[in-house]
Amino acid sequence: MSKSSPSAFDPGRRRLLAGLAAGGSSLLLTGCGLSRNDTVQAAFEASEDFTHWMHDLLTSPDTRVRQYPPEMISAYPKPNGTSNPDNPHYQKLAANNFAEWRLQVDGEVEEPVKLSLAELRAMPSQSQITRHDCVEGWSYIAKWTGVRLAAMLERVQPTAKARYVVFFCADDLFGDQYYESISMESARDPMTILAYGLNGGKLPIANGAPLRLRAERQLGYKMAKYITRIELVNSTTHIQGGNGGYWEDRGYWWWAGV
Ligand SMILES: Nc1nc2c(c(=O)[nH]1)N[C@H]1C(S)=C(S)[C@@H](COP(=O)(O)O)O[C@H]1N2
Ligand SMILES: [Mo]
Repeated sequence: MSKSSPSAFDPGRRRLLAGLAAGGSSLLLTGCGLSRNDTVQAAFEASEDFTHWMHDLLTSPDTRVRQYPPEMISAYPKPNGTSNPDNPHYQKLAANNFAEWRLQVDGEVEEPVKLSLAELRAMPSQSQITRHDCVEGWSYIAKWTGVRLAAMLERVQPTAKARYVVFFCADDLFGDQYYESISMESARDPMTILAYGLNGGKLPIANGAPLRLRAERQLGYKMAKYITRIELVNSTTHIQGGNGGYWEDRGYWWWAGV
C-alpha cells in the first residue's frame, strides 16, 4: 500500500535542524511553521536569497508535516460539516459502492481525464498518519491512503496559466455547493493526497467517500470531501463567492495554514 510512504521520524529533517543549530541560529521548525529571533531575522533579510531560501525550506521533502506512530491513531475520526450528502445522485452512487462514480480533472490542463475509483486505486499509493485540525479547535490523528495530487497533475499536464486547483464536492451546505481551492505549491507537496482510504479501510461516507483531499499543511475546511471534479484555474474570482472556497466566501482565510 504505502510504496512511497515517508517515514514517521524523518532523519533528513533532524539533519536540517542539527545543521541550523550548528550555524548558531535559533531558527525553529514547529508544526505551525517557522519562528525566528530578531538577530537571525536581520541577517536573513540582508540576503536577497531569503525568500527563495524560505520557499525551498518550506517545500523541501525535509520539512514534511509531522507524522505519528500507529498507536496514536484516534479512536474516533470525528466527522464535521456534511456527513452524508443528501442529494439523490450521490446516494445512488453510494448504494452501488461508487462503481459508477467518476473523477473529472479538467480546466487549465493539456490532458483532461475522467477516472473511476478502480483506476485511482491502480495508481501508486501513499499512506500517512497525520493530525486533522479543525478551525473549531478540535483535532484527531488518522491514517490516510491515496494518490499524490502531484502524480495526478503530472498525468493531466497543467498549462502555464494554471495557478489554483479547485475541488468541487457532491454536497450542499446550507444551500450552496461545497468547494475549495489550493495553490499549485500546496498541490505539489509530497504530503498532499487524494485519499480513498482511512485507517486501513475504505474511506467512510462520513469522512468524504469516495474521495477527499488531504492537504496536511492546512486546516480541516480546506480538505474537501465528496470530490466529484477537480478544475485547474488561473483565478477563482468567478467561482461562487469568489474567495476560493465555501468557508472563505463566509470570511475564513484562504491559506489557512496549521
Ligand atoms: N464537501 C465537504 N468537505 C468538507 C466539509 C464539508 O462540510 N463538506 N467540512 C470541512 C471541515 S470544516 C472539516 S473540519 C473536515 C472534516 O473532515 P472529517 O469529516 O473527515 O472529519 O472536512 C472539511 N471538508
Ligand atoms: Mo473544520
